[in-house]
Amino acid sequence: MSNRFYVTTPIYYVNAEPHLGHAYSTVVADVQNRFHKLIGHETFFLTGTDEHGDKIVQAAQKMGLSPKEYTDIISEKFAKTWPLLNIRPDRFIRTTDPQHIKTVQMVLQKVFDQGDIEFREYEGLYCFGCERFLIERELVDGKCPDHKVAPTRLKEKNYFFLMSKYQQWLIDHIKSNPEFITPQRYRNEVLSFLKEPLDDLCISRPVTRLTWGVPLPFDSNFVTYVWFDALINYLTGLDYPDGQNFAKFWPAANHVIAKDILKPHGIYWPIMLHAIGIEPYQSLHVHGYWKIKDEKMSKSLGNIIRPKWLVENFGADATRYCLMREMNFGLDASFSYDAFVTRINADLANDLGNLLSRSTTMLHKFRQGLIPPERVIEGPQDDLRHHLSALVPSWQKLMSDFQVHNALQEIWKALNMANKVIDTTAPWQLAKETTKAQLLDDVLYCLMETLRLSAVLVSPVIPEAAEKILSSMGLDPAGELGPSGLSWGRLKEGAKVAKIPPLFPRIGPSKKEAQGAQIHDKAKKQKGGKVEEKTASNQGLVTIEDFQKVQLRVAEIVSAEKHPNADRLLKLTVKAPEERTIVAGIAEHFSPESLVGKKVIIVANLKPVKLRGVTSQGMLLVAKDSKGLHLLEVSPDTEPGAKVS
Ligand code: ME8
Repeated sequence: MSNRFYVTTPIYYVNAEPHLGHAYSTVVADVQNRFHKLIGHETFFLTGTDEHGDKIVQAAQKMGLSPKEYTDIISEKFAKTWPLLNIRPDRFIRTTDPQHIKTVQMVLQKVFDQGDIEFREYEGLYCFGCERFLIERELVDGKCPDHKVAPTRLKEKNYFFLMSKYQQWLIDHIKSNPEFITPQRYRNEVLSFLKEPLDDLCISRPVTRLTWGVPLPFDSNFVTYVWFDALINYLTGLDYPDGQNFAKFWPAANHVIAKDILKPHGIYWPIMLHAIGIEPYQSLHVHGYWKIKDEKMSKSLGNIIRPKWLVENFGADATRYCLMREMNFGLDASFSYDAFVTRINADLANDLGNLLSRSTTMLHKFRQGLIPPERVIEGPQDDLRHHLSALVPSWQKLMSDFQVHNALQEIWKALNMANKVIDTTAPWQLAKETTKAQLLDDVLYCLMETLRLSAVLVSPVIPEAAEKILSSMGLDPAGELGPSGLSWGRLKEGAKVAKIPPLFPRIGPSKKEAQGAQIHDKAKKQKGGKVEEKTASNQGLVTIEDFQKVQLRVAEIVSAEKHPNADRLLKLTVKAPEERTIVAGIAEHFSPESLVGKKVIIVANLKPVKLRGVTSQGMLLVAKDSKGLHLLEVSPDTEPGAKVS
């Protein structure tokens, strides 16, 4: 990897205000930006707003404003939201910026001059939500799967970008660059799309129908907008073609998007770049959807959580932490207020917060708040020391691979190990025996150094808390948050450590109402969080009608992990065929790894239920005998989602 890193988010449409989905992509980019700075890379982080097109004109009309007045207002809302979450882009771009319009026109002229654009009549199915023509096989029940509206049949003369001639080049490029589109499942999706001949891309609208776009430099009767306009922001952001930033940061470009805009980014964009003679971007990182009750959170469905509301309820760091920890990058996740509260209390208030307060309290009690010398004596604290040193390279690999949720899990294993070191070495006992003074020194040193190093590792995700921890140890965060801060043993003997107020106060048991946000998470709380792995009624006979109420389906287990708050539970992500989470009480019988890839049978229409803070959307069927539990597996070629009858 080069030592330069350029990260972008999608530029968001200004037809609505920012929500949790936008916040997620932007936090992911900010975390990556901070991580790359931390490991010594030179970075550039771009976000912004997409301001042309029908949708924007319609939204402006609704508010009685001109498109320009309207875009100024909403764009500013996006720009002002990101600092609330401690997101620090280097540049906020707007597609209405004159510089951007000039760049788009320059690129258009170039591809037009070289014969990659053609004028012709086209009839097709147009989705106003996606702002592109869809093809039949993309429709579900005759409707756009994202906007749930039937597309409109349109026939008009337009300019087309001739993509098909670059199709083979793109296939070869994707095949020879495994990291070009990640995670793998999205790379496979693009490759499978490319098995069919590509349609050419309609890039214009007649000004008779739309004026709110970029005028085509070679025909003033037309404007371009949407993809040809929007994607080029990634170049304008670096002052393409002559800017220093372009020379410096291209092609180290890493685009973060959700799967809704995979096709434009995985297909149109590399082909556009290739056509204008620019090297393709380095990597496209594609994440899943935040959902509420099985529906994608989106402005068109109205089931929205606002970033401002999250920050008001949880604070910036805790919100960032939950966003990163609760979603496996690439898969869908469900938002629930309770799951965030459970996560904050368990990980931040308990594991991290308690470790810090217990360790500093003991340091003050037994060593006047001064860092003792590191003695390097055998014992649980020595295992901790080795564990932390080994953690750094694996953390770096996971973070580079956008596996932030796994990197956090690894850091938390270390914090829990440190909490156990306190329990097993019992420093308050060691303090009573003069012969144990050196061991006590070493235990206290290792605890404080674990906290220091963990603060550095976790700083891309919770920067405020990390800085507070480092400052409390008398360190300058600016100096520590760099490559040199990543090695064990930086705390010096005699350094004074200050006691600080709790970083993450516990959020009380009374469930706060989700005011200001429309949360449709009606899953009932189950007292005691017990898992029932058997059908509700096993007494007496059932009728066919009773049985038919239960929908059984084949599900493929795509990932499995231990439940964060319960030893007996596993949290499974299954495809059936849509993605959902199932919590199953089988941790004592199966390891998470052994389940991945298995095709099993689930009850698909069980009312969602929250089990120790995680919402389970279904039930896994198992057989039980004297030997234990057995999965009910089906033949591997059965399609996920197949009905079982
Ligand atoms: O598509 N879960 O803008 P957009 C996760 N202007 N992420 C979500 C999400 C959800 N429920 N909802 C939205 C556009 N997002 C174009 C992009 S880029 C050259 C042009 C995030 O406002 C996610 O990043 O519809 C998704 O890709 C993006 O918002 C779509 O934003």
